[in-house]
Amino acid sequence: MQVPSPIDWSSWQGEVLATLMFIIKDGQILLIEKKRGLGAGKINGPGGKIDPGETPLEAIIRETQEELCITPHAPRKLGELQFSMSDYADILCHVFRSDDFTGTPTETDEAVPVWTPLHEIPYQRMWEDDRHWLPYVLAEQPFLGRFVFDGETMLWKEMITDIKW
Ligand code: 6U4
Repeated sequence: MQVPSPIDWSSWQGEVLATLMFIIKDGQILLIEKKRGLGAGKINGPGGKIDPGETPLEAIIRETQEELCITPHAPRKLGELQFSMSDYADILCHVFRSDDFTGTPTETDEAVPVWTPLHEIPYQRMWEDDRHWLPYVLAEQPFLGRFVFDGETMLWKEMITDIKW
């Protein structure tokens, strides 16, 4: 059984608003090796902070363009992630999925594109929470994930899946 949450999520507010994008096409998912910023060296989706005045949708299109030089088609939001971390501001992250894109995924100074077969997702090279929610992105099921981290170690988690955005 799970221990009680160390966080009162009813009053929790994300201080940093962020985004992640997963493009899934022809049985493969487009991941990145992140070259700088939080989680540098890890595998993740493209994404990053929402700029002031931007919507989450505008931000994820811009971030995918900046990091991989491609434009995702018709991104749809599937999830929200709430991260309470010991050594970083609280992050509220909007997770999007897209089925297609314009352009050629290209390495930039922020990311290396990594096309990955859906059955070979390298969870051991990703943040510890990803294995708990990325399957919902693959299954196209909406979700809310809440995670408490001490450094890069996950201390507590909750997945809520009877949710609509
Ligand atoms: P910019 O906007 O270029 O500064 P970045 O440096 O990526 O972006 P940052 O450092 O605030 O922004 O980190 C936010 C990014 O890191 C988001 O894309 C979400 C991702 N991220 C942070 N913690 C994560 C976690 N536990 N699991 C995960 N992604 C996480 O999958």
